[in-house]
Amino acid sequence: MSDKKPLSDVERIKTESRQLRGTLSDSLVDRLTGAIAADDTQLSKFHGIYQQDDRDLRAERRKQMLEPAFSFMIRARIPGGRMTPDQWLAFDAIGREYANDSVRVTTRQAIQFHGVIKRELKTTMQAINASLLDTLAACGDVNRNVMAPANPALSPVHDAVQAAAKSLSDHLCPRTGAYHEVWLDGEKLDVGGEEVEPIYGKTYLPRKFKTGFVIPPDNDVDVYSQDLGFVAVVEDDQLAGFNVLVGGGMGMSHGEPATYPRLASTIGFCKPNAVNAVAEAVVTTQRDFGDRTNRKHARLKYTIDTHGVDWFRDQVNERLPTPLAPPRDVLFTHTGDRYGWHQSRDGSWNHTFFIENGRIRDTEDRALMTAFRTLAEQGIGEFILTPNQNVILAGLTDAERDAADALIEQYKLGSDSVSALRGASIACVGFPTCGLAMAESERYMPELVTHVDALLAKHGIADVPIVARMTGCPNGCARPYLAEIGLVGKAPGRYNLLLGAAFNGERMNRLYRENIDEAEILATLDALLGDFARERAAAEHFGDFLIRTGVIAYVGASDNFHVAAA
Ligand code: SRM
Ligand code: SF4
Repeated sequence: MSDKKPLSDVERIKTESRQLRGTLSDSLVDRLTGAIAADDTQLSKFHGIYQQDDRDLRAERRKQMLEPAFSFMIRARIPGGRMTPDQWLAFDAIGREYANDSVRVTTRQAIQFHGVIKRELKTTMQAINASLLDTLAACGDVNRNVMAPANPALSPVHDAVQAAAKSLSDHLCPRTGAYHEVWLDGEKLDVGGEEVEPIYGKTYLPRKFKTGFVIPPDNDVDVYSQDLGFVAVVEDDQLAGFNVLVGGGMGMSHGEPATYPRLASTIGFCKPNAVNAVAEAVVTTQRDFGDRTNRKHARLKYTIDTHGVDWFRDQVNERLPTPLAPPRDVLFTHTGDRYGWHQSRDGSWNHTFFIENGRIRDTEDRALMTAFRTLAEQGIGEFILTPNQNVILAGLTDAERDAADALIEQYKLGSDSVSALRGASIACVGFPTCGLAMAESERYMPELVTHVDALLAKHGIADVPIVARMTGCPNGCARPYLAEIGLVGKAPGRYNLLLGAAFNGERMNRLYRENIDEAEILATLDALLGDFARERAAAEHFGDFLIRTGVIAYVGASDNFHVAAA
């Protein structure tokens, strides 16, 4: 008997899928259910689509012997988060017509639609395609949406880095014709095993793969959390090249110490024109050596920890015409967005809008979706989605700025009243759509921030920015392990509290209190924030203070993430 472990079932589904076709076309026309076939739920992810059901309605539907209230989440692929005003208008219309009257900016600079029902899936996909954006590879075991620095005001090399991100996104995009066939009524190819995926091969990657570009000193894309990171090195206002980082990742499971978040390791430096080749070398190494037997051990971070960073660098270098050079020194100062108006180096203006947890919809208090539609109708500038779930309107002339200002005033879009904590907080989607949520996240974080703001005011430190992030489960979609205050859902109303990450995204936090409710969270933070207010060194950040005073033991790389905090 062979002692070789069997491949995970998703490997079978990919192998049999005829390059991601599966039976998706049949599933879509099956009127007996609002769901798609089980195997197709895995394949649809590669097309940017997740089958979900409304978890608020689950128990009631079960009682009534009805199938769950199935609907679909669709995630677009928007490299660097850049959209034209016309694309914004198209997405706004899709959100109102086919989704749940909202659009959701994600932590990877994309947009998600929730609540699309099966019979409208194809029309929705066609509407997205008509906007000249698509959803191919927004999810699935492939390279996902490539992230790039959002704030155009800060660097002379912003456009060059955005261009590199777009080029890499195209380079790593699957070549299958399945997307056109299934969603766009494209010509059916005879794929009797003939269609070639030049980079991925027949079974794609062992697991999802994420790439981000960043320009120091801003670390807005949280480059240490990416499977593959490119850190721009700028010399004499020119892009000299990139430090190459590999093996970052946030996902873990409660109670399974073999799973852990990990910071990416720096393996070298490459010239700007080598980016696509380097990425291909990293991706194909992961394709060939990643663990295809256990999806909880399949991310690049585990491949690297299994074989070692030096081994991995050697593998990458063997696949390159020129090996990586030694990395250059870089310095990061923060991970957040800068709200309000800023002038770019070319003289144009950009405005960063605070969007609480990325959700754009009209409510009784605020017509946020209408406001952004009205801004887009001006046809000015471009929209940039940020990794902190916010939106920037960029590239405006002085006159356009005045026009935008009038709308900002009319719709109360300014962020003056947003507290320092709220402005530096993000939360994942969680309930009711996420099938993996254990606790509320997007729907609860605003309320918790209000309570923590009251504590900060009480201690006289309301203006000190603290990075706070919440997720409804340990998968880490809001990168909570890189937050100074991280809250990770355990059960309804209960969270793990993690503390001590760096303000600039270079050090993870660690578990401080497990499975606590709101009262315990606030009592714990009250005491620590009080100490911070009294004993803080000049300009010291909360995470650094907790490390300096020994409340949290220093966490370096992943190998000691699960070691007790203090
Ligand atoms: Fe995520 C799964 C939402 C960014 C790690 N993520 C999910 C799913 C699709 C749940 C599922 O598998 O059924 C969530 C859909 C919820 C919903 O109803 O919309 C979901 N992830 C999100 C988004 C929308 C969170 C947000 O509030 O913005 C983000 C979409 C980004 C995008 O546009 O592509 C999102 N997810 C992330 C990030 C952050 C990042 O990439 O910078 C992470 C941590 C980084 C990483 O990948 O290590 C992340 N998501 C996960 C994981 C854990 C992966 C792992 O290695 O263990 C899962 C679960 C899985 O893959 O099995 C997951
Ligand atoms: Fe869902 Fe968990 Fe991701 Fe939140 S962190 S969106 S609960 S998978």
